[in-house]
Amino acid sequence: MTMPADTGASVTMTLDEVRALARTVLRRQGLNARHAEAVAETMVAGERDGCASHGLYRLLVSAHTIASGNVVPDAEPVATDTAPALVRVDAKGGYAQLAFELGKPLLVEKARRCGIAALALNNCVHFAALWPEVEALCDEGLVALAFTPSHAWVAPAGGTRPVFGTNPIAFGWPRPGREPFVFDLATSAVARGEIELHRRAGRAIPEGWGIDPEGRPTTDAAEALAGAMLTFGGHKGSALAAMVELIAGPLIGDMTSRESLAADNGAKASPLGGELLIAIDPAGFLGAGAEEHIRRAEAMFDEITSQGARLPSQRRYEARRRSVAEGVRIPRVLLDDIERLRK
Ligand code: NDP
Ligand code: PYC
Repeated sequence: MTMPADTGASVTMTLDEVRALARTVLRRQGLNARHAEAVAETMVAGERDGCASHGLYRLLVSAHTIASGNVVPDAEPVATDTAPALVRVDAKGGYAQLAFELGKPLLVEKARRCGIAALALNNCVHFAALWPEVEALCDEGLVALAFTPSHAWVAPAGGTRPVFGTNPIAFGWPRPGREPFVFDLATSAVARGEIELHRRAGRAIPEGWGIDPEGRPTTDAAEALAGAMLTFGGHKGSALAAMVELIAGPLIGDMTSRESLAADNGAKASPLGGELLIAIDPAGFLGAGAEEHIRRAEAMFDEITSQGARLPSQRRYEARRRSVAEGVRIPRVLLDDIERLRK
């Protein structure tokens, strides 16, 4: 495909153009068609929803990860029905997206049958945001949680050496007739991808995001990447990061962020490990009363928004509407770097 015309610092692309670019580049990087499609969709979703750190920028990351041999480009995930409310998908070293696609219908069916169910994705390479997955479960009328460790980049509160990954936690709540209430947050002060974007743009990072290799506070993105990132909310983010390590690591028989980084062996590829998803069917607790109780939550959302505060994901949904209508603006420098990958 041809790149869109140069119109200055950024280029406007339709979502179909973003999708075609991502698929073409991922295929060229070596992913088979099914993986390329599934991975491209999460990049399209990132650009569409104004989450640049998990959009097309990730083509640069996947180029490196695939070239380093740290992802199986044609992996066939395998699902195992381990218990009435549990399902496990072994991604066989491939990207997580296809493993989630395979596990999702089983998770939904089990949640509906048991009221609550969990899906463990094992042995997967993870570079993506978690909100697309919890949103997909909310679209089925379920309450959803998702967790994944990454690489040990983040120091515990009070420490200076990386132990935790950026370890996101995502939560979704279905809302009748509207987009679900979703938050998806790294337990670090910010996602690592955001610091990488600051480094690429030569921009300083705010204080509180990272420390340099000597453990001193820094506003230099490269120094923070070389040193350690910090948790959000001090000891509170640190505790939540530890929880993610435990429940999406040893609890599901998969790696901690320290183990993932050790397995990476200096390749600087995307994290390898597991993800835990939990789905709850409101009807499990509430039976026929589920609809009425779900509706009561709307009073809380109204109370938040009526005082001028915004709901998490509100920015994303607004960006989504804009992107669908007007396309998305992609930095020219990023497209140039993606183009360079093709040479
Ligand atoms: P942010 O800090 O930007 O946002 C975190 C959440 O808070 C979002 O749901 C956001 O909604 C919401 N939010 C932000 N500002 C406000 C506000 N003023 N009022 C109410 N809600 C608000 O994201 P992070 O940097 O923590 O994480 C970014 C992404 O990186 C996540 O999607 C995460 O999954 C991904 N990630 C993935 C990792 C992996 O290993 N796969 C590791 C780490 C991160 P909104 O989006 O609408 O702004
Ligand atoms: O931005 O921290 C991050 C990240 C890690 C893995 C995927 N995204």
